[in-house]
Amino acid sequence: DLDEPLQKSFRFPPVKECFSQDIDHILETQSALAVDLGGTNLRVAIISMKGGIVKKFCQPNPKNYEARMELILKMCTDAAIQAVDLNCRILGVGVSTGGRVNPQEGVIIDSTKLIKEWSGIDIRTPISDALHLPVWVDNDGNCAALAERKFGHGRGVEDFVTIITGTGMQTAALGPTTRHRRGIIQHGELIHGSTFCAAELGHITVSLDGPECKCGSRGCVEAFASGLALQHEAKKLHDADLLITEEVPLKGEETITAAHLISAAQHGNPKAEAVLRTAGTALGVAVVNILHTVNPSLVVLSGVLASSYQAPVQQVISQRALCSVGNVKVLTSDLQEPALLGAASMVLDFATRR
Ligand code: ADP
Ligand code: BMX
Ligand code: MG
Ligand code: CA
Ligand code: ZN
Repeated sequence: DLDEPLQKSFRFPPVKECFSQDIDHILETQSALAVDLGGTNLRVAIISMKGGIVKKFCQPNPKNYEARMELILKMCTDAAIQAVDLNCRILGVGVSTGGRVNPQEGVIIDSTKLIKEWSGIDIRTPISDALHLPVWVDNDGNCAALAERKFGHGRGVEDFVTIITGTGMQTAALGPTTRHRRGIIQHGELIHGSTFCAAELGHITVSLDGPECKCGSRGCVEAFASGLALQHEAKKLHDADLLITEEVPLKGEETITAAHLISAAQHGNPKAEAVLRTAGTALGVAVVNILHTVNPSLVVLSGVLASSYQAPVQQVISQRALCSVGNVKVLTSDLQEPALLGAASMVLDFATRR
């Protein structure tokens, strides 16, 4: 990362010289710890004021509450120690997590089966007790939207929707202060909803009898187009001996993932192509539903599958959306880790508020 040499070489100048021209350097050392808990991974990073990822750690997200909490605290403590060596002053901890989150309380209210034993969890208190730092918490999709607003395509855009594809689908919407929209979207800020369940767009139903979803329903867009859904389809093709070829090899004990499916489709495997086409169409239909509900000016796709989905989403919009929303911009995010960056932004924005 560009920030790293700067962090290492920086030393505070004598006090009398420490004014305007150095203020940028001083701000550079101010950083946040960011935590991102997803259906597969647990990431912790040190993130600088300008959105540089100074250092990142990644572990599989443990399957039960005790092991998960223990690992979060250990990774945060280790990262805080490393931050001292890297000359980063940690201002607080931002936590991005799957599930319905009450940000005022720092509590995960409920979770789908994607993250087990993760309902009714106060995550703020243990982290803040262990690190003696203030802690902010929000849903991972909401964090990603905050990152787009601060560092990505959402800069200066009043109302937009983000959709990240990881194991599940993380989504959020931001919007302007438009009076006639009050109650849906307010103040260019995240919509949290009356019970913190707004913008769970992964659970928009796109088929009355589609595949089962981790939330307990069926036919949700997440059940068609998420990393886990594609992995499931990839495994089915593999079991029928229809996935692995010379062009799409399986190395040793490697598990089958969405990546094999994408690679097979790229090499002209018609079954894999069909799965991806259905997934892209499902996502497109969900996006059209969102356009007809909140009418954003921009949709940002991100995550490992974003580039595969951009074209099918555009196509479904052109086929199915009402004229007035047909020209919406659909972009692929250029941020590396939107959820982590957004988690950090909750800390950095608060610390530098005026
Ligand atoms: P989470 O936040 O849900 O833990 P990540 O954003 O770390 O997830 O992404 C992990 C998911 O993405 C897994 O479902 C994995 O199978 C899938 N995945 C990882 N690498 C790739 C890839 N190169 N192409 C497609 N899918 C991938
Ligand atoms: C699920 C749901 C969302 C989350 C999304 C993305 C839980 C635990 N998760 O739809 O709140 O935003 O997964 O999660 O209820 P990821 O694993 O793809 O990061
Ligand atoms: Mg994630
Ligand atoms: Ca969300
Ligand atoms: Zn669902």
